[in-house]
Amino acid sequence: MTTSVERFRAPDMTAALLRVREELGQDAQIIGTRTYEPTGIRRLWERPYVEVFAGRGRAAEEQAAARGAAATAVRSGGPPTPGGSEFEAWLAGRISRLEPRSLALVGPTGGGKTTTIAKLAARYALDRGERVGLITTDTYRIGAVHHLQTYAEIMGLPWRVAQDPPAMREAVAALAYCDRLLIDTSGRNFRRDDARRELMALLSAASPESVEFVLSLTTGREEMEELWSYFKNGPATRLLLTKLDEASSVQKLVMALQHIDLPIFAVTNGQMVPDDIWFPTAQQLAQAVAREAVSGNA
Ligand SMILES: Nc1nc2c(ncn2[C@@H]2O[C@H](COP(=O)(O)OP(=O)(O)OP(=O)(O)O)[C@@H](O)[C@H]2O)c(=O)[nH]1
Ligand SMILES: [Mg+2]
Repeated sequence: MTTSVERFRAPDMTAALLRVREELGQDAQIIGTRTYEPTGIRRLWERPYVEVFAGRGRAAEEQAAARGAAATAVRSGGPPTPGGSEFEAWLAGRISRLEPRSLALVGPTGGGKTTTIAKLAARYALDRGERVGLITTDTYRIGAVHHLQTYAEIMGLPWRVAQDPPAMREAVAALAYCDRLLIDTSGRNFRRDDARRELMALLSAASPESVEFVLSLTTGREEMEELWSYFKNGPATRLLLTKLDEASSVQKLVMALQHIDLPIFAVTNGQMVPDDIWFPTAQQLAQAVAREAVSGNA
């Protein structure tokens, strides 16, 4: 068999599919996708990317059959129409399943960062028996430290407050023995430069392996784009979408993925700790969108 399958690398699935279509035309057949995310210090010089393996027409189909994968036709370069297997392939390229040792949650006020930290802590500590340490930077509001502290004490987890970079370095060192480190940050008005600078300084002191951009699905499209504009040149590596239960439609989630160029890590769907968190697969997301379309809820 001729090697007819080519590799297309791009920052996201939409761009990769566009290139596939430009170069291979209407006959393009996708046989697989892969997502790469740099971890640790590599994030300083490497960007995440997706790879799409695709070929033209029958040759690609044969190669796909040899690999046991079903070839998927690419009909459009942008996010494919919800419902088909192309849509699922697109979603697959936008999901990150990595579970790094240290995670920081950042994002606008009230998005659900602290609640989500508690859900993640329960998942790692209670479900898996890991040693989980918590750090909060949130010293701006009365009660904010208490918020995280309450969860930490209920679960019996070590926790620290870090209001500046030296305190952050100290906290990270003190919790170095933990299997998992979860860092909560203050929701601020990130339209302000000083708020962004302070967050950056705290994050570089903490040097977490992943930085989750926490965004509520009750946010309107324009506001979502605006908020993202403050973070897109920053350290965020993944997207954590909250309040799916309050969103008008699952389409809000698809919209967020179209506008924010980060892979999704988790979705939260309620206020209950620890249950209301979801780590969806592409198939589950595609099914949720399809179900909603069928029930006329879209
Ligand atoms: N409906 C719904 N509410 C949620 C969800 N996650 C969090 N909340 C609620 O959203 C509100 C704000 O949550 P927090 O966890 O305090 O948000 P935060 O991002 O830490 O807020 P700041 O620290 O002020 O930036 C609380 O009332 C939570 O119960 C969710 O998935 N669904
Ligand atoms: Mg908070």
